[in-house]
Amino acid sequence: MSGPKLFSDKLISKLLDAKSVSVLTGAGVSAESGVPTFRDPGGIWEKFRPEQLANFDAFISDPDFVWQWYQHRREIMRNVQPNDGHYALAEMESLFPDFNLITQNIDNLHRRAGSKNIYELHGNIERNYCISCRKYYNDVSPEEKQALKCSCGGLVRPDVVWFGEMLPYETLMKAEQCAMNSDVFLSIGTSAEVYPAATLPLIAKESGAYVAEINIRQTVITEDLDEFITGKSGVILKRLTEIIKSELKVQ
Ligand code: BV8
Ligand code: ZN
Repeated sequence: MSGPKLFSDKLISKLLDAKSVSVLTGAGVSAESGVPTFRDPGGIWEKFRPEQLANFDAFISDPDFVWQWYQHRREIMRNVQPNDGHYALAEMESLFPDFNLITQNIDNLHRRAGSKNIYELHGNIERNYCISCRKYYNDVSPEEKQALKCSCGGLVRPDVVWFGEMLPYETLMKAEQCAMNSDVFLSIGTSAEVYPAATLPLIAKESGAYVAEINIRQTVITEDLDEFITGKSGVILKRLTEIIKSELKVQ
């Protein structure tokens, strides 16, 4: 397999010896599908600040405005496809004895690419629930411009974690367990600026995992990790799975 050396032989050997591999993904994994990230130039937040939209008070003070922003993002996500990075991560589930995909993304692209074992730390934009009775409304038509009202009269909100809101407890606990038990942990396409998700690569590092980061630029946690791999996640992950598969065939 020719081509430029994208990552170290050490990462390959660590992956081949790994019993447990866990991955944290952020918006950068969906960038090559055409989904705008949050903090890159031209990212979603550029026009708005998180506190203006992705928080409960903004929703209560103007439900239709926040609802329309999510409808706009649902529209974007319905018109894009998973990219090579999503498909490579879906394939990794069958390459390692224990593989866990932890995502901050709410765009449902990992599921659409075939990943099964997904920890959705920040929820999923395809799900909505009533804030009064928690009844779920999951097949909302994109035409709904007004925030939905539940049969009980309550407001229906997207099933995503807003700033200032707790992450789903079970999911976060399991994600922390995965980080602690991983032999290799990959932090992919995330600026590692949002907590508590950003603690996971550091928990993995402290627990003895080999932690590599895949990103087009360094982040606030890069120097704390074992390896930084520069590049687009779609390109890197596709190549990584090709090498792992050819090594496993050899073994
Ligand atoms: C909580 C769902 C409190 C909604 C999201 C100060 C210090 C520490 C914490 C805080 C603080 N001030 C406030 C907080 C808490 C806050 C927080 O962390 N704020 C940050 C901004 C400082 N956290 C919270 O509020 C969390 N809740 O703490 O609760 C609490 C505690 C106890 C009791 C009660 C309450 C909730 C956080 C969840 C917020 N919800 N999303 C929605 O999406 O609408 S966060 C949002 O940011 C998305 O989920 C997104 O995934 C996430 C993180 O962003 P990234 O995914 O990293 O995306 P970003 O654009 O930043 O980066 C993209 C990266 O990809 C870049 O590095 C880029 O270089 C790279 N890239 C681009 N293209 C590619 C690429 N890489 C590879 N290939 C490419 N092609
Ligand atoms: Zn209700």
